[in-house]
Amino acid sequence: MKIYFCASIRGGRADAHLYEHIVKTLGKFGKVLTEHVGDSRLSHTGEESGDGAIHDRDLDWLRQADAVVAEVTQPSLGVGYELGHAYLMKKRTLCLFRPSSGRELSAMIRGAADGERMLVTDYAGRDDVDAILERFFLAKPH
Ligand code: 6K6
Repeated sequence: MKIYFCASIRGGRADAHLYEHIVKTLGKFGKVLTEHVGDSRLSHTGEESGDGAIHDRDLDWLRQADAVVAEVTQPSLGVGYELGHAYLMKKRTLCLFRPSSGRELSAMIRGAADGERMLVTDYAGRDDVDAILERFFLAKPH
């Protein structure tokens, strides 16, 4: 199982420790193609390679992925872009959102959820991650 994890980088790294926890937990279910997104030492300036190379490599990984998981609480143009591609590629996708942030999730993400291929799950924080991911990965695909 190849998993593509999306989370904010230039959109802001305030939740980086949570991303790190999600990536570690995702490792129980498959190979995380985008492990660097969960590296809490990655600054918002990120890696050194050029933006074009990052874009092309990430879309290539997205094409290879069997499932997509995104932490969408911190708004990020890159994550929205990846989720749009994942939707059009018909990838099984789980978006995790924390209402306690006081934010409201974009209608273009919440509104894309169909309860089958594309799921949006509201959660409280890191203690919920394990059970939510277990439910997503152990559920029979539709
Ligand atoms: C440059 C500046 C910050 O990070 C970089 C280079 N690093 C990246 N490496 C890999 N994937 C990236 C990078 N920047 C963005 N992405 C992809 O976009 C990731 O897969 C994230 O899910 C998403 C984050 O988008 P922004 O708009 O928050 O950066």
